Amino acid sequence: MKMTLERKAELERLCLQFRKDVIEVLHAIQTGHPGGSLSVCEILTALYFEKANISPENQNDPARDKVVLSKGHAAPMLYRVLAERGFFPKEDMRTLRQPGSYLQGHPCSIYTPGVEVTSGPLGCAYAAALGLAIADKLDGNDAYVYAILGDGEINEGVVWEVLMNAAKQKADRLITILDWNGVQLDGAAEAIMPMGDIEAKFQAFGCNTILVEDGHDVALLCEAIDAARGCKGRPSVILAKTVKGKGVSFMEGQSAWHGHPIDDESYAKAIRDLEARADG
Ligand SMILES: Cc1ncc(C[n+]2csc(CCOP(=O)(O)OP(=O)(O)O)c2C)c(N)n1
Ligand SMILES: [Mg+2]
Repeated sequence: MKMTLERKAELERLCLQFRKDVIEVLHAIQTGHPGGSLSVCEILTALYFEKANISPENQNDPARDKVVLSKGHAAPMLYRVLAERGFFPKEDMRTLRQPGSYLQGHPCSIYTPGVEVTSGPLGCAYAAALGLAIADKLDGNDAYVYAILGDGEINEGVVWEVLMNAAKQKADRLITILDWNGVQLDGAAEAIMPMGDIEAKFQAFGCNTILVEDGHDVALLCEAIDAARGCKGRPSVILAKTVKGKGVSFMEGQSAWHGHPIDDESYAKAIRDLEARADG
């Protein structure tokens, strides 16, 4: 079903708030990853507020859907979305990356409510996501596993090992979403490791691919997820074209903001920027 314009506007307002709150906390703690967090905002929002059957109420139900943020450095946005969804109090975002906090720099499934798989070392959580999908199938769970990867992350060999096995297992309930922002830690993804035709590569590994030209459009993301669910017999990969640092002009497309502390001046400018976009 197509998303109504009202619902889309509501989710966009939520995304704006998420971006402001993430920038605010990263400024306050002077550490963390702004670029990849801003990039994945709509992907997480589409999953947690529209498509994934997961909530604090069913988090212990084995048949729940599972969302795996394999690009774990975007934890600040994951936490902000989980907090909004009611997994823990929003105020606890202030403890991000502090000693003793359950909100560490990368997601930890043991300590953080709502985190399905611990992630951080790129590629590793993706293997666990396939494991969850296979386990769900064996257990007869009517569930989907959504794995979110970065485009630098797909340099990892394990990603392609996972896909070989996913195709072999006909893991059609493993839905991968690539946060395809073209940038990784310290430069353009393609310059650091040329991947050639990424869509063709996924297809060559037996995947159904779905291209989303604007990965910041929640309605388009939801339609792509519906299409992925409709594909039987092979894993689907949604290639969502995004912008690293999306929403803050001077961070957009800049690897310098992958994990750079936000100084006072940049903080004020970032908030002004986000607010201006909301008005425009
Ligand atoms: C195995 C491994 N190698 C290196 C790193 C360091 N690292 C953290 S994030 C990152 C870049 C990731 O880029 P991308 O996947 O494109 O993420 P995004 O652009 O969405 O932030 C790297 C190299 C890591 N976390 N794990
Ligand atoms: Mg990237």
